[in-house]
Amino acid sequence: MPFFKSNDPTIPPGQTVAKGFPVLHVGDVPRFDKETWRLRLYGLVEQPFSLSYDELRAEPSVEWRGDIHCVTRWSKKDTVWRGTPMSALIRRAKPEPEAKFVIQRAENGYSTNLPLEAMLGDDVLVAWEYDGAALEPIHGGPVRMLVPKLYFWKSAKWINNLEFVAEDELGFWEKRGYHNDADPWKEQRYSDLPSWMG
Ligand SMILES: Nc1nc2c(c(=O)[nH]1)N[C@H]1C(S)=C(S)[C@@H](COP(=O)(O)O)O[C@H]1N2
Ligand SMILES: [Mo]
Repeated sequence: MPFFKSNDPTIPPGQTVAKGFPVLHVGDVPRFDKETWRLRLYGLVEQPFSLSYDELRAEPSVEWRGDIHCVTRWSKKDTVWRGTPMSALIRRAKPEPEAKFVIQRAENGYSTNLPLEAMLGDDVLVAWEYDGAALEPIHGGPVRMLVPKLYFWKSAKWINNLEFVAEDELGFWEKRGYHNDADPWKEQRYSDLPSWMG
């Protein structure tokens, strides 16, 4: 039986609406050098490519408004982001038929994994603006992933490498016992304890 039930049906079970915008990450905020920064799409794709910050900013962009949910039980309502749809970048990279997963790799060593399918949704953005202003470094600026349907650890801050792979590869938190699918409406917070712990 769940021990806690939110009475707000607009946020997922077990979540509480946060005040402000919490900052959560492991490691340090990486330094951004606009001259050398690149976002790379590579691996099992026909057309690997990379974009400079200015090139990325010149890509067609969309705005997404909605709620985000962290596994540590805060949700933030009505957030507003701008970025390039990941689906457009994926179309340009042309994944090989064997490419089944995308690994988001961040500048500071963080990573997270998702099925290619999950990256194709209209709401998945390579985001560089929050609330009408350039994304702040503490929230992942210059550029972060936004996968708002899933718990927020699946949205890597400071992304620079997006690798297309055939076999799934657990990311930073997934290796440490977080659920691989991360759907907040199903409360997919943690996977079953590994056998060596049981
Ligand atoms: N590079 C990197 N990205 C990351 C993390 C991290 O530790 N490093 N933490 C994740 C988690 S658990 C959350 S809740 C969100 C927090 O984003 P915020 O600090 O903008 O609220 O970033 C995600 N992306
Ligand atoms: Mo989180």
